[in-house]
Amino acid sequence: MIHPVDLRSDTVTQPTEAMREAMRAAAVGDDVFGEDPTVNRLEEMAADRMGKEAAVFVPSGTMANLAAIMSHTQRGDEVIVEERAHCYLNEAGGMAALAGVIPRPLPGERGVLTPAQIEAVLRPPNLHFAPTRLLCLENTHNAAGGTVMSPHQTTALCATAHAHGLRVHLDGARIFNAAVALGTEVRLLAQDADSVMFCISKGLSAPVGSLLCGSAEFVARARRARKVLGGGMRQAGVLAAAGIVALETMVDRLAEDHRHARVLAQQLAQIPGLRVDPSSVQTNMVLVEVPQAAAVAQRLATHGVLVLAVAPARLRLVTHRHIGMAEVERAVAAFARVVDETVDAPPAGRAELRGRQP
Ligand code: TLP
Repeated sequence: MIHPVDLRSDTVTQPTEAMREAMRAAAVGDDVFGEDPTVNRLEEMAADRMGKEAAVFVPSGTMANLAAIMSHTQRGDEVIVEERAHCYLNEAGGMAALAGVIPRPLPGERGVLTPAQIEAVLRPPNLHFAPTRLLCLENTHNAAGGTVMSPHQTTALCATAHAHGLRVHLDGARIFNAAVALGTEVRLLAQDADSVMFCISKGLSAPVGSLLCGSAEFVARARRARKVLGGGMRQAGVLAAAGIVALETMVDRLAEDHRHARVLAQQLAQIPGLRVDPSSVQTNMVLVEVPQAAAVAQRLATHGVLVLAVAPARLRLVTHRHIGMAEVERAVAAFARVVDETVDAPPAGRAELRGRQP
């Protein structure tokens, strides 16, 4: 059986053989007691890569963001977010439901805010206002299509936030993609933020987990938040072992995923009926504008190509370690066929296609 070309997300990556071997051999202990040597080592490595004092291993990026927000704020505080930020739109409302904060969404340009936008919404202290405590940034920006924020932009935003007494949390689920795309050190992207989280479970191919990094004092608070959220794991060294391999061996190869995303975008842009801007592809994501995106995704699946419909007229395609040039070609061929079928479909078929739209 031919495997499907799975472009839904880089989260679908399987652990490498070296990861499986490291997981089998991992020395483990009870991490809630701080006694798992492999978790401790991964946390030290993560803190070192991000240029922070400490780190805590958590089960997911969602928990890392929520633990960060809980550790930086009090209930009733306001948090500034980009209007399509993952922690705002895609984390089940956890920041409101569990951290009790009120988000203040602002529209970014390709996901990136400006210092002037932050300044424009800050207010003097007043009994009536929710105190603004935190700015959340995202690099790469998922909903904007894997776009990057440069060290310069990050520094400017953090300086503005800090000048007004706000803290900054950086959702760096794919920060290594950003660093590789920019040809810069990941710590330069993280250095001005008070906390940064990154995922080992995405393009880095480890099976599970994220690291939340910051000052020792912040991480102590985040450990408590992790416990409150039920994320205190026990012999988590079996997972951390894969994360160590990920950090040691899987970062540089992300450039390959970016190259494949560019080729995919260039080839899809040739297909009439699809709107793709290859010049907007900065990392491993491609956004395709097409009417009836959900129906197109369903049809692609029948041709063995899996993509996500992220809006009524938008598909998201993500490249990763299991997508080589052969898979790019299969995906492009499937798109060409599906677009043809859609255009050639008799009116009844087209109506059916419309009927399947969410
Ligand atoms: N994003 C996932 C899904 O939500 C769609 C994906 O496939 O892209 N921050 C950012 C920027 C993310 O993209 C994600 C995951 C998270 C946080 C949450 O990470 P997990 O899934 O580990 O909770």
